Amino acid sequence: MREQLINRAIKVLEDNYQPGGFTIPSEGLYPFQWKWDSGFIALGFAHFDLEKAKSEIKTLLDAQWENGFIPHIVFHTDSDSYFPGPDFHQSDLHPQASEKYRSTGMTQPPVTGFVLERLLEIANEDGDMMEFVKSQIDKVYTNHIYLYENRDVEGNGLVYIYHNWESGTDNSPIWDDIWETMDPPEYQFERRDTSHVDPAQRPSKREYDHYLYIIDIAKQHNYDDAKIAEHSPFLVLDPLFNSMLIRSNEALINLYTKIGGNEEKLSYLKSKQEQSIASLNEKLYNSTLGAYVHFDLRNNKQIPYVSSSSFTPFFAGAPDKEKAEAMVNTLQQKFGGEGRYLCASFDPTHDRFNPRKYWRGPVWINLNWILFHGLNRYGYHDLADRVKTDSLKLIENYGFHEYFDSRKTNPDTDNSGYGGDNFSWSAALLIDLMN
Ligand code: 9YW
Repeated sequence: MREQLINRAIKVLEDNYQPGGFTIPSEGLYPFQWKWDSGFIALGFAHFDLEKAKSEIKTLLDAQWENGFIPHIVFHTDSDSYFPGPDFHQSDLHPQASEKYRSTGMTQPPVTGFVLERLLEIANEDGDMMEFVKSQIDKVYTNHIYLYENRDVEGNGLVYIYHNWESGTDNSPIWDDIWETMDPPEYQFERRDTSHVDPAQRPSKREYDHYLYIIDIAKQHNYDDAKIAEHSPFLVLDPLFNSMLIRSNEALINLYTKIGGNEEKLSYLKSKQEQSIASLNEKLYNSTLGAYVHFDLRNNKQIPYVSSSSFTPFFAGAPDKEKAEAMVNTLQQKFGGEGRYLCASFDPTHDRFNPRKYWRGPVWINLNWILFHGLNRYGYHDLADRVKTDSLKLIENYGFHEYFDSRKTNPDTDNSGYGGDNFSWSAALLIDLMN
């Protein structure tokens, strides 16, 4: 059984691997290389093909801009099955954009640091992998400097995202209040995602108008970070994005310590680490909800909703004991009822929860992976095991889907797997969780 499932996962990854040395998240739906997907995908490959794992990271970092920025999509090849493509994003507007690859002008959660650390661990610290880490680590370091030097508008170690696609949690109800402050034009375009996936499981046309409008504003400013910080109607501190940065910082500290030397880099990372954790606790923790929440910088207020992102600071080692206890209570009470798989992407007790729609409720395997490791880090092993068991059960029952219904009894359908099929990170992280 175990072997069968792993073999199916390996096949998903092999089938999605491209001749250019990178892996698409899902055929048809997502035909390019996505940043945080690549990190998770590399972890899956590392268990059976170290060369592909390395190549995944190498191809991503090869698209890094001169200023250290790493884009959220690298358009290695042409494909008309996805919108918005390279002609809409126009990354070449930025003077330091990659000349080799067209990409988007936005990024995604910075997972690459902790991925390098985990790759070394999976490879049993072998010499070849260490050489690989040494050859790539400065690129990740430069990326962290880019984030801290360009996106920390308050100087407190927390970095902003300027687009919901940068969060990785595209249409979360968290953004609904921000959409109400905007009135974008009605764009004329042909959606591609809804020809691959049931529209009931995807964002609405009006939501896409907002997404495109924010990009247009960034383009008007040639993707200049300071101007974006000044003009973007969407400017948010995301607990998920910042927790990934903090955890990746920690990984870089561990790796540079192993490598030796690099004193200046180590002291930069350590000082940022301390400051970021303190600010995350101060600015993003909400004691009434017992969870971390997003902060809307444009409108200067917390966005008081609990989502799976709320628990990612566990992975970063940010909460103290008291916060950790409160978070576990919130997780169990709101998300962990007996009739539910962990962990819904949005608060199932909230009226904006939608069990079938993308980031408005379904379970995502990458967030579960982050939660599993975070809970273990804090000694909540039983709860961590439940997250793992639920993840494996969902995949075993419904296949390698992009997201899953959290309701154990689903009145709508007998297949609770939604979105894209043969989805790479669901396969990759199942392999990593089972090893
Ligand atoms: C889109 C590729 C990406 C993920 C995101 C997810 C989705 C793509 O797919 O976004 O077109 O909206 O939200 O986190 O990286 O798997």
